[in-house]
Amino acid sequence: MSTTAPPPPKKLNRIGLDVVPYKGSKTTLCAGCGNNSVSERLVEVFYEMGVQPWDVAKFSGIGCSSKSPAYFLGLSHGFNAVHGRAPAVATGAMLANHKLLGLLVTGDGDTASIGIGQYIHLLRRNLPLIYVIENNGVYGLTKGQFSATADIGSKAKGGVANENPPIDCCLMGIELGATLVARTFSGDKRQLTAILKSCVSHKGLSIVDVISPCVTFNDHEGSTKSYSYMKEHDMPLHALDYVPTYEDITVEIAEGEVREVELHDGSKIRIRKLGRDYNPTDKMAAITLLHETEKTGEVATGILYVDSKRETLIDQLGLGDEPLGTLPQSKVRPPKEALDQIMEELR
Ligand SMILES: Cc1ncc(C[n+]2csc(CCOP(=O)(O)OP(=O)(O)O)c2C)c(N)n1
Ligand code: SF4
Ligand SMILES: [Mg+2]
Repeated sequence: MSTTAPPPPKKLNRIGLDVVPYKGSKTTLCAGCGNNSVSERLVEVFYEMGVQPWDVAKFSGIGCSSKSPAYFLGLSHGFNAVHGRAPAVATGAMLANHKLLGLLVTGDGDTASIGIGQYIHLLRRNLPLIYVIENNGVYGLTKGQFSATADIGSKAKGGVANENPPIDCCLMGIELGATLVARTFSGDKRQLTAILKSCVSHKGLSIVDVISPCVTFNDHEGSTKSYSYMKEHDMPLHALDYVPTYEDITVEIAEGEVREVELHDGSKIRIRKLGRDYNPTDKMAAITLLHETEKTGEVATGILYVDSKRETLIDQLGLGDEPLGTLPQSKVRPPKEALDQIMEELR
């Protein structure tokens, strides 16, 4: 008679799924790569929030970071675009079906170097999309050249220092129209999770710049995107708690200690003050902070900016409830008479 205990029952989320459908294939990235931690958080966040995996559309470009969508949400839709061109593909897909939850995961090179033109125009449009930048300051896939987010003075593995000023994707995001902008560190599990959950509830463009060290090409002394640099210079602006609408817990909190921001689905971000009293709805304060910390070398992390009022591209275009991609030909194609009339007017 066997004495083996039966396996423990699988823990199901609120839509009755266990974690398996939220996973992807086994990672082929280097052991210790920050991107692997981001993939793990994405699996947890979508599972814990009970998002249907097949309601998600994943987009990426080219790079180690852009390979990551293979390692989470294996049952979701996915498109691996040309280097730097994922924003255009995501825009088209989301306009065709705005019922999908768009998730773009890519790199700092993909975003701030070859894809900068696409990134800028995406920011202006406030497309409902979660845009995660796995920022390691280098082109990991092509063996560690500096990317446009590398800090001045940051040293490459061979000792050469970067001399060009960095592009700050968050600063650009706040300035040009993204409506949730956050910076975090792949090693800060709690903060990254709270930020990603807030993005799922946000209706608009979320930019999440995750400092995600490349252990193979940019984790040495002198690098400003290494694990040790982040451990010494991470300056969390606040402690974040994401409270989903279906789990609203009333807790007694001393006045002045906590700021609450309500998201579109009624969920809340509870922002507990740490060192400074930081208000992420104040755009100018966010811009000033990023300029200040660029000088001091600190990395301010947390939700830098949030605007829950601005309308999205979908609202602006009046796309209605039913996705364009599912409308019948009779609704999207003008009848012959309409075309004849246009031709008549052009005579
Ligand atoms: C059009 C084009 N130009 C250049 C390349 C070469 N290339 C591949 S990945 C990459 C940079 C990737 O850097 P990043 O986006 O930061 O991703 P990481 O590998 O660091 O995650 C480059 C330049 C390419 N694949 N396609
Ligand atoms: S080369 Fe760097 S970015 Fe690429 S998988 Fe390895 S550690 Fe990650
Ligand atoms: Mg990179």
